[in-house]
Amino acid sequence: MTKSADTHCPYCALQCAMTLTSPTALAPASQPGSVPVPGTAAPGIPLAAPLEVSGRDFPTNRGGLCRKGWTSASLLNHPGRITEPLLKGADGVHRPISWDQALDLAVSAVKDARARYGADAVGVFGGGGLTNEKAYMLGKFARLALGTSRIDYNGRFCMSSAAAAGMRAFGVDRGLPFPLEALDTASTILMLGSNVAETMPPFVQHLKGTRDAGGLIVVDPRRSATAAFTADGGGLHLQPLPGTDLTLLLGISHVVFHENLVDSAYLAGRTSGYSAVARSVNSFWPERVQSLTGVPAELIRETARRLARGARDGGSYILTGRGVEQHVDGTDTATAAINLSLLLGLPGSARSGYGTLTGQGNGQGGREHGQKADQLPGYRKITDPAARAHVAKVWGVEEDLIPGPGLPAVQLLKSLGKPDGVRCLFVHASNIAVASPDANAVIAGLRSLDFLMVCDFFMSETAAEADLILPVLQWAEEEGTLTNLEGRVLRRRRALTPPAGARSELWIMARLAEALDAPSTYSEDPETVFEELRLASAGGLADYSGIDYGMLDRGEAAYWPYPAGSQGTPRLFQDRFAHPDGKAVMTPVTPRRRRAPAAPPAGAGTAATTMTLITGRLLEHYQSGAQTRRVSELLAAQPEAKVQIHPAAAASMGITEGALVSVANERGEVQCRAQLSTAIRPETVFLPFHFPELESANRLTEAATDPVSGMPEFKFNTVWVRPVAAPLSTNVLQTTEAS
Ligand SMILES: Nc1nc2c(c(=O)[nH]1)N[C@H]1C(S)=C(S)[C@@H](COP(=O)(O)OP(=O)(O)OC[C@H]3O[C@@H](n4cnc5c(=O)[nH]c(N)nc54)[C@H](O)[C@@H]3O)O[C@H]1N2
Ligand SMILES: Nc1nc2c(c(=O)[nH]1)N[C@H]1C(S)=C(S)[C@@H](COP(=O)(O)OP(=O)(O)OC[C@H]3O[C@@H](n4cnc5c(=O)[nH]c(N)nc54)[C@H](O)[C@@H]3O)O[C@H]1N2
Ligand SMILES: [Mo]
Repeated sequence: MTKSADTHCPYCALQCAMTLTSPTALAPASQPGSVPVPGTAAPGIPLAAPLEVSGRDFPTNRGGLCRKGWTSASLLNHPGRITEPLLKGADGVHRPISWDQALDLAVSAVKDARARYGADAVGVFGGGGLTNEKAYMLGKFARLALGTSRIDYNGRFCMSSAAAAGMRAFGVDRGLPFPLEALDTASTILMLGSNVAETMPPFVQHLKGTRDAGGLIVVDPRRSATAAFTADGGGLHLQPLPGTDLTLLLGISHVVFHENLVDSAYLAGRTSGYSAVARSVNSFWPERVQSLTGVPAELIRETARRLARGARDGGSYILTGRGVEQHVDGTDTATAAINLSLLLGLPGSARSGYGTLTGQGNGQGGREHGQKADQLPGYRKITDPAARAHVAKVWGVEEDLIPGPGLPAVQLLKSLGKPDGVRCLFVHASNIAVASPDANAVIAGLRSLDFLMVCDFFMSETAAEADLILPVLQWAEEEGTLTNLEGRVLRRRRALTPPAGARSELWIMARLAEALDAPSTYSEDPETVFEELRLASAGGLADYSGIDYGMLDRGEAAYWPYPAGSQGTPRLFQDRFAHPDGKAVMTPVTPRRRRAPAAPPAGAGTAATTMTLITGRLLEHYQSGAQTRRVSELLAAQPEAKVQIHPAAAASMGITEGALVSVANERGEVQCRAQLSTAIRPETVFLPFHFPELESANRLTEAATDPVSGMPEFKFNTVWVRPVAAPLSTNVLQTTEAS
């Protein structure tokens, strides 16, 4: 009998709606409200055939899926799936052990680290792919059951700069403060550092109308697929030097002032701090900005004019992505984009707006409910006495049992194995060995730990370093909720029974908390946890108290804030911003001087050329690639990292198409093949970060951070590029494990 479950894609924050159909293996309990307890793992029903995936009509994806979504189900019965707890022996080989043994080991490791070094020697690293229920529980588990302040997550590498800028300006951080469909009718859309044509392909439907009318403007040092998409309609592609977006935005703002395009009534009524911002852009006239960014002055003027014109007719939107945010000045750059949008009166207006495009599946919800170092559920600050009192009451504990703020991700990773640092680490839903800046140093840190436990369903490069690996559930095997890039809460539904040896992370946390005699309660049932999350978030910025599984199962749209008794909030800021006076705060920002590029070390052999490295994504792979490198179709399409390099630059170095190239700096070296392309600026090279080992871009990135957000510098690093004679190694995973 064929049965089906309506759910959403496992990957990015667009959370495309999909239906999973299985002839044989559907769990009986995907009816609304009834949630089986995966922790008790009934004998697994083997999948006779992979689940079938079909796109489902939904306002964001309108039935569309990308190649990753279409092939996602092939991972459910992948032969490389981990289905038993694995312990690493003295010989470095992982061998199966029982769940009782595994949990005992984890508990002793925690107790040992605590006894020897104190509670903060235990650390937790979470992920923006976790459901709201798991992210919430992870924050509670870390603080109450482990008693540690040391919890942070991979969203620090993703949304932290945009979040900090949004908080500062608007008093709240919801990536898109409007439904995605609002973009459909816009006259002008300015997209800075976002390549949605590859990172959220079904999103492009919402840009098409604006593109066709010539209103799409993309800012990217590469002619990305999204930048190329502007061309047909007469849109603009601005191609700045990497890392100069802040200057560029000040230049556009300068034109807005100079040509009297500001919305004065809006500024007077809805913002504060305007005059300081006006002064701060004074010296950024277009010709000067051209010389600093490489963007022609005329394009700077034209961008300002189109935005202002759009604001008067169909609507103008400014959107930012990781390209402008993943920098040591990412918060200030996002702030400059927000300031520009405020000058034009966009945020909160009926047809215009500002937004940032959240990345991970639950990148929005995952940054609201307490897995951030300084945060309590409901987007509350852990340092706020009222927030602590509220959450302590929901948890039924004394306030002083809740530790203070911990360390942001990069600092947490730098502390691994250090005498006063984290000695015992739990990783949930991140492949830090590949995805973190200065990855060589992170791997060394992982190896210096007393104990590393990783929850995953695949042998990721991080799991491979672990003493203990706990096998967990994949998306189609679990119930829960995620919050998409619009701030809309969605239901993830179970479509099949998990393998017998896998357990839910809620079950794992509940068992560990019990063994650690933790205060409060730790349910393994997602709906029960969501009910608790509702209470914990009530009254906070991200208030979910009016949302329940029943309404989500009926398909009702639930945009937070959704206080009990309200109707939710599809569009924020219509009447007021979230600061006490209701106004948006404009903060002047100016570029800081960047470090001069280091020259290649003397004696580096064949002359290497100093270039700027930017990193990012390919359509076929997701993040560290732990999942998509195991999908044969995706791996066949993109089997290895290639360094994108301009033909002129390549010619001057004697590099030809497909030639082996070394990209190195003081932190490490990547060796991979060259892909010659005029889409990239001649002084710049591009590497995707989806590949491990010798192809791992993060061997080169610097763990310097933004002073406000803690975001590392992923998209502006100095490298030395040269051709190499012979390859060093092959990627073991790619040759052995693809399904
Ligand atoms: N296929 C795929 N899709 C994904 C993901 C994935 O891994 N693979 N990950 C998801 C996640 S978590 C995220 S965060 C999003 C990210 O989505 P995007 O932000 O679209 O992704 P990136 O490729 O990291 O960066 C976007 C663009 O920034 C440009 N860029 C680099 N440096 C600069 C700069 O200094 N200035 C400007 N203006 N642009 C610059 C790059 O050339 C790139 O084209 O994608 C989500 N969707
Ligand atoms: N150079 C460079 N580096 C970057 C970026 C960049 O643009 N350039 N982008 C950064 C960004 S935006 C992000 S978001 C990060 C992401 O990078 P990572 O944090 O590494 O993200 P993933 O590769 O999605 O890793 C998720 C891991 O958890 C597993 N997993 C998936 N779902 C679950 C679950 O529910 N529970 C558990 N326990 N495990 C699960 C997967 O199998 C995988 O091994 O990378 C960052 N690193
Ligand atoms: Mo991300």
